[in-house]
Amino acid sequence: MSSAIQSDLDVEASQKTGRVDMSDLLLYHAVPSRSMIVHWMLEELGVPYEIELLHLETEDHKQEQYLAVNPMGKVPALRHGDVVVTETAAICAYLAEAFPEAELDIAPGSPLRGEYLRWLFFAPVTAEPAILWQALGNVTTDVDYLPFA
Ligand SMILES: N[C@@H](CCC(=O)N[C@@H](CS)C(=O)NCC(=O)O)C(=O)O
Repeated sequence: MSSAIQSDLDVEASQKTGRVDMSDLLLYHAVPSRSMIVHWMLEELGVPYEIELLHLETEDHKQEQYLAVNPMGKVPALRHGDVVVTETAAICAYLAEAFPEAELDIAPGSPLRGEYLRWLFFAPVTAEPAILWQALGNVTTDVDYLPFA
């Protein structure tokens, strides 16, 4: 594994929020991969974070050190203090809730909560399987056949 890369935003963001230690958030990242979504989310939050860059081509994510973080051997994973969260959508929801100052969370009780959850789950549960299914060569001309919808 390569060493962590310090975010350029550390100083500015810690002045803004004043609550997160520089080493408090660590994203286990690979490019290109779904961890880019979490990287984007962290930038939107404007909080300081560090990145542990994994190289999928050399199977960093299958090494014992990373399997101790995510036994599924997949990226992304996020460490926040003592908490480890995996699954891209779960990480984004977790971060939105953990940093309410960024106003990216739609809390329980809001009339927008249902729509928020719908789109949060739509990507991993409906869109991604369909895209992967097609990318793996499964093609159908039946427009009414929507196995993941
Ligand atoms: N359901 C997981 C999927 C994670 C996933 O499949 N990540 C890919 C990169 S986008 C990965 O780690 N691939 C490496 C491998 O499977 O060996 C999520 O949404 O985070």
